[in-house]
Amino acid sequence: MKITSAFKSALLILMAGAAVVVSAADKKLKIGFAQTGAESAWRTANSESMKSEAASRGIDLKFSDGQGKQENQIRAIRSFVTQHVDAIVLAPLVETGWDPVLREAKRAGIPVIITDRSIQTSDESLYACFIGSDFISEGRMAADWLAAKVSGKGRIVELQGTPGSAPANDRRKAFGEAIAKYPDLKIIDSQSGDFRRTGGKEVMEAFIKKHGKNIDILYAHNDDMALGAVQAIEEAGLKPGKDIIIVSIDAVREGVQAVVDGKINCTVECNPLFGPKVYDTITRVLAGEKVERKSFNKDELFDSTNAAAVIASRKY
Ligand code: GYE
Repeated sequence: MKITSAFKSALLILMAGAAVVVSAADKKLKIGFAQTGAESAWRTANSESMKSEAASRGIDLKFSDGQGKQENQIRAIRSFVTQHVDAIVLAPLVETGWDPVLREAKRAGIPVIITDRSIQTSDESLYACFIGSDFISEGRMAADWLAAKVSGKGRIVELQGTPGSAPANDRRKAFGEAIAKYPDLKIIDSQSGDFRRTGGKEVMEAFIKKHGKNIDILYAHNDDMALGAVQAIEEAGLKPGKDIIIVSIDAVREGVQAVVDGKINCTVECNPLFGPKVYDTITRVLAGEKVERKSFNKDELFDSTNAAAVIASRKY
């Protein structure tokens, strides 16, 4: 009799244990993603990669489009905390101002993965890790390519990305430092086009109005702005890629196509497809594994020598 009841309780304990294991495995991961907005083709590809990869892994992704406003992203993170998500992914619009909301996530025990753009923080423990591209290296690659192309000589106008964002800050700084070696290669004007095609077009129109034929080169922090500028240059009766040499960043399909067409001279790649890497990393973070603090995607460069060969296989 005694043995039977002991056996019964052991069986019950075993069954309860199995139920816990089954429900843990069955439980869908709930992840909140605070995206910057939808400013560019790069961004669209990035959102798509995060969404499609979540769908194929059965992850419940709460996607929030920040519409280019930091306060929207902060609100999204707060709502992810109230929804008790398992992890939060943040693509921060700008570099500063995240500490208070990240502290709220930390207090709730929810790990935050920073993707795409880096942040400045006084407390590195506020996020688990960073996954994105090396914008310093991209700016340097653009400058080195340009210096060789124009033999270290020319007047440059620069279209900057969103003010205060890591890619605008780093691409501007690295490019500026790299061309400083060439006394005859100078930036004569620089304005933000907010990473948007319309912004690139409007600012380029203003540059042409102001500087007339004194512009030899355009350096754009992304392809969307470069493509907007191409339109402005054509409307002014000039030939993009010939009258004005254009170097840009992202290598989205339309940007690489413009290189094939001779309208953009060079575009440095910035790969937006990091959905798989982000979810792999989150799984490891949640399992308590140690992950790389900062991990960078590898980027290439496309110009007239290789663009035609890759255009058909571009994934974004
Ligand atoms: O280059 C630009 C986008 O943060 C790397 O943001 C990203 C940049 C990208 O709008 O097109």
